[in-house]
Amino acid sequence: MEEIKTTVQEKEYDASQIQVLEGLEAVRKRPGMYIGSTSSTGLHHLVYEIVDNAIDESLAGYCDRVDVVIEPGNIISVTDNGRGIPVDIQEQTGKSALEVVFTVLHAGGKFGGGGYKVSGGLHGVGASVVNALSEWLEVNVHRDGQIYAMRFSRGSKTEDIHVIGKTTRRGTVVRFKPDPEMFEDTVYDYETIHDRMRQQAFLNAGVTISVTYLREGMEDNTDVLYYDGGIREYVTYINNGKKLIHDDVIYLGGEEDGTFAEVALQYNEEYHENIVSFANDVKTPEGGMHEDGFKRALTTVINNYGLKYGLIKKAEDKLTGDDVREGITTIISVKLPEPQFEGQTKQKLGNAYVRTLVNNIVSEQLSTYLEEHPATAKAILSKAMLASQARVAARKARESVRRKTGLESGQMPDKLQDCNERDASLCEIYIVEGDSAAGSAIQGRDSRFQAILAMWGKMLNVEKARADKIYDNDKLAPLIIALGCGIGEEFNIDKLRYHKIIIMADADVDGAHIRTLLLTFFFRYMRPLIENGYVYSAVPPLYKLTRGKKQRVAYSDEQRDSISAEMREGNPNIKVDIARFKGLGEMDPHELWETTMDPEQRSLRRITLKDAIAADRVFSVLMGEDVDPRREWIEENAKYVVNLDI
Ligand code: 28G
Repeated sequence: MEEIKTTVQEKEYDASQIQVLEGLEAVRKRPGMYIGSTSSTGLHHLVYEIVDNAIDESLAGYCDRVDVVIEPGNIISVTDNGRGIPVDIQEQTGKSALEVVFTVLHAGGKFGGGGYKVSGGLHGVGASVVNALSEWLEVNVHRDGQIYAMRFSRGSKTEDIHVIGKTTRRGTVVRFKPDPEMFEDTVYDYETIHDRMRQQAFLNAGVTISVTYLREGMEDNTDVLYYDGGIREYVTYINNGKKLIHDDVIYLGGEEDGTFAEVALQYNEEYHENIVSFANDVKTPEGGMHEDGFKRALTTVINNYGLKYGLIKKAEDKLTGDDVREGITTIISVKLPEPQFEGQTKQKLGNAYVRTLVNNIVSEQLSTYLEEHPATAKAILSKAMLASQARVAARKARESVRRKTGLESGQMPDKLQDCNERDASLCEIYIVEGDSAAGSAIQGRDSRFQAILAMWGKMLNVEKARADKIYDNDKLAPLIIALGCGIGEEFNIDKLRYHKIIIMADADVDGAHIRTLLLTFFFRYMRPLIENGYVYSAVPPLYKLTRGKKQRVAYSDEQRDSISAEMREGNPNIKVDIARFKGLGEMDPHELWETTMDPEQRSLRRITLKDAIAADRVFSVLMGEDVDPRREWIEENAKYVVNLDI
């Protein structure tokens, strides 16, 4: 059968057709060049190539539904309800458009670069690559009442175009089985395909994409993805579960000379920026002109609004790009006829005119939006201004630390009793509240590897401590110097002098306050310390149990009860004295060592980013402007604040 076909084909060969064959052979020779890799990523890329062609048909305005099925045996089927790939014979080639789409390697077929396709542009780029890398591929076209079929194997035609029946619908169906000779792995992953399809559905509002997983002996699993709101809903999806600064997702968009740009954004309470950009539905992780245009416009518009309404008073108080992007979630999507992908990995949009277009759209529409939504505008402005204050405060703190203590001098603060070990990975520093506790800790420690830093002889005055004062506070300078790693933009984790930073504070309101303050400080200015798991909370015991000469300690109420029962040895007449530890300062050095500092016996609680975020939130309330609500808050939430750390 094959042989006969080959003979038939040979008769019809002309120069262009030889080129075609060479083209697809090149794909099989160096598949990585065309689909990035032959790993699972490349395997999934085949699906995306075919789906992209269906999406193109939707961008052309003729298709609003794409169905993707993962069939048993890792076969993929994709169906669209577009016009159906043309089946009539073209004059120049003597072949159908259908055959050309699946056998001619497009010039722009190179992975990640070259001619890209968008509405009305180059349909079918990539289909021939998928065909070349498939053990078999079949395509059905529903058009003009007929169903046309054609089959290929490893890129070569095995069944010429023929009618297999009648139909009342329109569209294209592509089914293929990736060639195991070409891929390291031929198993499709539902989640991976589903995630990508969801992204496509977000980027192409109004298109319905279904994903079905068919497995033998299992129930069919279909998910239908449709987002009327497009990238607005994408932003909502990303911000799901986060605390929002304003309820509404802001949408900005426009078109000029065939280039379409749209932006959706919403601020949340977090501190990092999350900007995801796309050009022709392709992610551009390195950004480029569309992102640049957006960022410029955002900074300008927010500053102009702040100046106009007296929120920003002086030109020196202007917000930076980083300030206005703190906590932002943004999707930028542009669609253009000839995108240039630049950079090392071709993941950056290079068309300069797109910067102007996006800048203009965002400048005009965002300023109008802010004018019309003053509550949202205020919320965004205050978030950015807080970011700005923190940035200024961090700089001041750095300068003041340098001025007051000569960070460069290498001189360690008086408050620090250092350890002998110099290898940071073996060193621990206990940050201890109160002089008497610090005294016990200094005597009780193992000075070979444990350093003690005494802080706040007496609890720092809550009334006086305003948010911005914290960083001006001389009392943090010894800590910064002792840790050695600098803060904020100058932070360098390689210079950290201790890999265990242990906060040892009492389990009362003052102790909780100190933990909150330290965690907030670490979170804002030394975040990698927390991210790398270097920060801990010591866990001092809560109870001392005494029976005659025997003494034990308990770290929780449950433990207190079980130890007490143990000490009674089942005899209710035996008296066990239970005393609550009032504070760390009350323990003698030996007790403190045994219960809280000895690595063999102590327990430490590692501080997570989540703890730190919670602390940061608590801190904002604690350090607010008004004294009364703050005092009330402390009283009401004393329990919670303590629990923050347990
Ligand atoms: C189901 C899986 C993947 C597609 C179409 C529709 C047309 C088309 C595709 O044309 C060749 C080049 C430019 C005309 C275009 C149909 C115009 C009129 C199409 C797909 C011929 C490609 N009628 N739907 N290609 N053009 N769906 N789905 O691949 O000149 S590819």
